[in-house]
Amino acid sequence: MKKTLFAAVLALLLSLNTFGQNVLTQDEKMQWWNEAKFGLFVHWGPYSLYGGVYNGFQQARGGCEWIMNRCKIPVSEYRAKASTFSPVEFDADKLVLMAKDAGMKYIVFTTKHHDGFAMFQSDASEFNIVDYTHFGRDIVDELVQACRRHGMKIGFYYSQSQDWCNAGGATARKDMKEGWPNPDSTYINAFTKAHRGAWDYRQLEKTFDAYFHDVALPQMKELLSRYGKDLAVIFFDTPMSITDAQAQEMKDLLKDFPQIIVNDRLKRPNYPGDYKTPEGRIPEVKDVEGVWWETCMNIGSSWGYKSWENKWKSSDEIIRTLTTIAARGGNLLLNVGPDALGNVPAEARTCLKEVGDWMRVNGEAVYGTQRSGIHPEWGAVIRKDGPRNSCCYLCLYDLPEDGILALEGIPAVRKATLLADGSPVKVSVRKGRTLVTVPEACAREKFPVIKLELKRKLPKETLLSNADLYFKIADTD
Ligand code: FHN
Repeated sequence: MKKTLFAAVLALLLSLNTFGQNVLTQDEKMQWWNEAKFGLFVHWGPYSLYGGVYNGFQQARGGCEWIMNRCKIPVSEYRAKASTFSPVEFDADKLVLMAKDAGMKYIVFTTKHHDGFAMFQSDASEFNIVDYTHFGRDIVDELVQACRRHGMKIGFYYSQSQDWCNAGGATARKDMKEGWPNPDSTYINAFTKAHRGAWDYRQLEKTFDAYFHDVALPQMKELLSRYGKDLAVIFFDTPMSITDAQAQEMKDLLKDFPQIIVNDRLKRPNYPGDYKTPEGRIPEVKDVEGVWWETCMNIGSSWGYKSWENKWKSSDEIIRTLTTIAARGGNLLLNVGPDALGNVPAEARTCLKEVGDWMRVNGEAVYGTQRSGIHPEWGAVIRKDGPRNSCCYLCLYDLPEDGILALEGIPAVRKATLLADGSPVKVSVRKGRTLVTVPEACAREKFPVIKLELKRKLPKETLLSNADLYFKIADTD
């Protein structure tokens, strides 16, 4: 008894550093995230008022959250429009429950995107949803409270460098032709060229360093002082002008919150963060060995609300993407852009509902899994390790014509079942190959999953480390 108590006290002491704080190993820190696998990204701000249309023209290129930059909307005009932002139909519980029903385990929300509008009350800039609109509700706070109510992890996206409405913020240079056919295009292009992307004198009233110390750092302090203890993720974006010294100041703010998982976009290459961020695509297997990673992807073709969206992804596409990503060891952060009233477009909701229906039956094949190193043509093979053995989840995209799935070099199968109903699946071994007979019931299932419980563990893989490899961040130049 005494020995047990001693061991417990020793374990506790070992888990505390000299300042009495909990020290998490990297694996411990990433554990919930790896379990989670699937999250909701939300891009939302006053840009949803435009929905990708300016002066009657559809924005020519890029996500609609970029409308201010691509259409070169003057700061005073954008600010005036933002002051009318009144998303009276926003319901944080509804948003969180939509994510939960889709099988998502965390939400990453744009607390401030590049337009500089804070979706939370801020003393560092009046350009925020509480102080700058009659609407006056603190959306970030409402969302955090709803996440707490529904057991959903919450993460914050924060644009630490680009800021187009707070003076001194970075402004990526985009050609006027990516916006609308402005008669002053030649003049504007010359101006942006001469002023590091800025298109309005108000953006030049301060240095970047002043912006960083007056707005970005204090706002991050505000967010951390309010929510740091239960914040799960910080998603920085488009590092641009930030220096290593400034990035270090930002990083120092996070010291008291060791549980926060940070992406790789604070400042490259010296601030690699905890995970890599391929964008809009499934990375090659070889590029994501030995690192934590998450693909962020749109459910349509724009991060921010696009009133004329016509490229919605189907639930089939999302399920294939999610399971392929899981088979390669990553997470999927799937984005929606609510409209100006606060509603997620119906097409996105329908898609997420269908994904949720599939996840309720087959989620076991996704949560808490790891890369399998097996990549057949007919679908995804996802691995999950128990204390003594591994399971392989065979997620079928196409049913093989001969009705047989062949796997090379896996340990003997103890039990094989169709995940949807637990019915047995026939398995045989011939010349070292495991042959799985696809049951007829698979023809009735959308992406059926066959679960193979193995007698032993799959061998431990020797992985390359891609720690030095970075995925391109779109839109920065
Ligand atoms: O410019 C942004 C874009 O608007 C969006 O926020 C994405 C999400 O990853 N990040 C940047 C482009 O990489």
